[in-house]
Amino acid sequence: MLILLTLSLAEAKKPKAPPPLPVNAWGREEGMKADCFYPADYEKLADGERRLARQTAIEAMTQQWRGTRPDAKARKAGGADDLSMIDDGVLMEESVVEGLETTMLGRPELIEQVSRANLEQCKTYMKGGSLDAWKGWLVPVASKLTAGDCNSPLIDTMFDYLEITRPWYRSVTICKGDRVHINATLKDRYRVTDKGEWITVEGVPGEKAIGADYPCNIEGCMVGMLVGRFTGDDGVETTFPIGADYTLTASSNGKLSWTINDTTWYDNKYFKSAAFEDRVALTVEPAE
Ligand SMILES: [Ca+2]
Repeated sequence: MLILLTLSLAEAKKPKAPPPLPVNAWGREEGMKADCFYPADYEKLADGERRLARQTAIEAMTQQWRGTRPDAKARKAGGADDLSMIDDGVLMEESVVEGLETTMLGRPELIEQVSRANLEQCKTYMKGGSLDAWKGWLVPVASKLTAGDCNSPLIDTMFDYLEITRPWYRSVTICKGDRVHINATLKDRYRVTDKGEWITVEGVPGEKAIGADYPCNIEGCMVGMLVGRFTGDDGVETTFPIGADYTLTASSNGKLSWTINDTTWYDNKYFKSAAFEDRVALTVEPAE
């Protein structure tokens, strides 16, 4: 009883306001010659509703861009079978519409920003702006949305035998934020000088790599050790010690390479017994 009373009081005090803007629906404001699609307030929706709202938005936008928007009023008047088209004068290039539609279907979260920006374009046009301006906005949208995308995150586990006779090699593409776990066998031995001691991927014990000739000379990088390099798409290179176990978090999209921390690769040899030759096995996998 108390709640009802409070509500009706609030109702009575409300000043006369313009009608609220449409939400997740077609509508128009004063001065617009035809309707635009007003997207939902996506952030306020639960997951399922949000997906549905995106679906509604992409359908509405693509129909309007293609010039095939059924006239809601005409449908109401003539029944559900009346699919007469509304002529709001909008018609975009089909290849542009299709390209953008495909991009948004692949990444539905993009529908949100496109539908908001598209509303602004639509309103400007409906208030007397030129269709060319709207077209000019639409053309580069798909490529702008996908610029900087990384299409090859590390998803699968990769196995590789470590080559010890060449500098930086391999180029594993990883995406910003990927966590990559690199693991190498410790039982397999090799040496990095002609008569040197047999070592593992942890390098020569106690022998720090000092000097610019070494691929990795930062703290923790030993001579003969397995070391890594991450080259970001921004061109920034980072080297780091791997040894038997390392987890890298990619600070940008880029490529991962590795090598033995050495200055001369021709004299490196794997340990060989009568029957077997050692070979370090590498595993590169997405980290948990
Ligand atoms: Ca060497």
